[in-house]
Amino acid sequence: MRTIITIIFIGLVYVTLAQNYVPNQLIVQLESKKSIDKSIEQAQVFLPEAEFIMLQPLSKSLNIWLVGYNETNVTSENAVATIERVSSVALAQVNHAGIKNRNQPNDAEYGQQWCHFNSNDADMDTEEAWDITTGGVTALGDTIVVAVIDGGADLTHEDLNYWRNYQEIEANGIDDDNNGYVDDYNGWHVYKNSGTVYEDDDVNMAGSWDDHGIHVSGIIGAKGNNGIGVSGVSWNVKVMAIRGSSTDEAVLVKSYGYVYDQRMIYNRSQGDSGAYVVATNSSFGVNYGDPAAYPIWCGLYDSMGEVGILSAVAGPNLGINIDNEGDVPGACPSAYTLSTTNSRNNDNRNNGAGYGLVHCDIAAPGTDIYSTIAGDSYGFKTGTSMATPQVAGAIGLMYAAAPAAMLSNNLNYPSVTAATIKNYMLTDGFDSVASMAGESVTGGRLNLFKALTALEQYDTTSTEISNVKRKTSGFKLSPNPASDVLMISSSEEPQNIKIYSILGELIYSNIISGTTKIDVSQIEAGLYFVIISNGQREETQRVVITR
Ligand SMILES: [Ca+2]
Ligand SMILES: [Ca+2]
Ligand SMILES: [Ca+2]
Ligand SMILES: [Ca+2]
Repeated sequence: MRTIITIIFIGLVYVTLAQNYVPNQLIVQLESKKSIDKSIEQAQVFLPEAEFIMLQPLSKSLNIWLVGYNETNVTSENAVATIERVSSVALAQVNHAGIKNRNQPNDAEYGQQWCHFNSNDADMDTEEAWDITTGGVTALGDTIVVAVIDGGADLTHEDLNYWRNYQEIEANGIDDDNNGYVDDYNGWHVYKNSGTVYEDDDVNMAGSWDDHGIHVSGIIGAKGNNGIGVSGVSWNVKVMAIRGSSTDEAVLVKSYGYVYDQRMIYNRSQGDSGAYVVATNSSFGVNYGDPAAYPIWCGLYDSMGEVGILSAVAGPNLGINIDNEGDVPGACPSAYTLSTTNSRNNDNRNNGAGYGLVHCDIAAPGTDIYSTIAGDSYGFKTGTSMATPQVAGAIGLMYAAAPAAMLSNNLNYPSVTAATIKNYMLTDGFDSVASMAGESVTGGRLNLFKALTALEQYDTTSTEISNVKRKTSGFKLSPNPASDVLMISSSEEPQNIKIYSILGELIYSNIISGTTKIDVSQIEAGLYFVIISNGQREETQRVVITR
């Protein structure tokens, strides 16, 4: 309900700002569960010459649609009035134009947030990024969710925007949405197996462990431009609260399992239930941990990647090389993690933060970071714990900026989208910083504007990857990962084989029969897609090339 009220309020503000509108378009919000097709049919009966037509969903979960009409036949006032007569329509209005981006938000304490704007330019170029999008929803209308696995949540904080499971009824002892979790309305409390993600007696204990998770959540998604407090990397992203950070690894496994389930359900139901979780935030870890001793924990990042979730993970708050000294999860060898270190407002790595050319991916502002704490309060914190949510928030913002063509089939091929987003961030989404050269994969600090503008390079030839049909002959690739030779075998022949890079560049194409050896020794290390087709059916598999 709160969400709907907010949207109405923003709508009213826009009316006063904007003098004009996009011709031939209306924004229509239906009552919950009502059908857009039936609503338009009914409107057509009332006024056939309006030629109403559904153009696109704007928010499936809120049942808001862009509807077309023919303005040469009817006025906009008449079109709005007619569609409002349909009983299933809750609200209708023109699609106002001339809305200006206000890239510097009006949040009262925004001046404390050097990570967004800093006179040394050690910031993430966040204001420039906000000219492109301030986040919240994808081009296809999916509500973007970032899951925070941490110690605490303050569900009543004035400046936080928590995810709610609207298909679950709170505290009735019933698993209403049948997802295996009883009363998971506000998220999930893993120790207690309950939907109460905070402890009644410690929510307002400023300085308690709860503050850690609340601070992290504000860095990702504090409500931007609402006049109070601070602004998150994304102004409107939903933060899913998972109370699961622990010294006990089993609790972490259950935490990630909850997030995995929500996204898997979303994919399978094509957005009808579950949650569109695109990132997890993990601001905890084991100093000097050997990833080989944590195969299940590290492996979960791959499992989550398979359903479309990237994971921003914190490196140690120790100035050590994690390639040599180890770290979990910072050095987990997953294609779907972004291992993060902590930068300062002079654009140097904080001396007390980890690094490593192989396993550390990127630096982000993590020193003297101002964000939300318990009880409608705000405060400074420092650590890789604060750098990591900048990256998790960036993933959410990138999904909001991603072109529709990139997302068109992403519920069927979610790992392709996730890997593509990661690749854009690590290829383009940073500023190279001389003092950070050799310290990470990027040798730089996150730049949100560059990350978002990189998405414009997305080229529709890449959609060939995501539009391929599912499951056919069961061809086999080995070894995987491969470094010198890749063997491809298939029971059907002849077959056309194509190998694409993650950005959709065609690397290899040939007709093969039986088992074929391909020399991959000259191909750059990375994730690739192998597509096999016999002219009627196609199948895609992923292969990792290592050096
Ligand atoms: Ca800047
Ligand atoms: Ca449930
Ligand atoms: Ca319930
Ligand atoms: Ca705010």
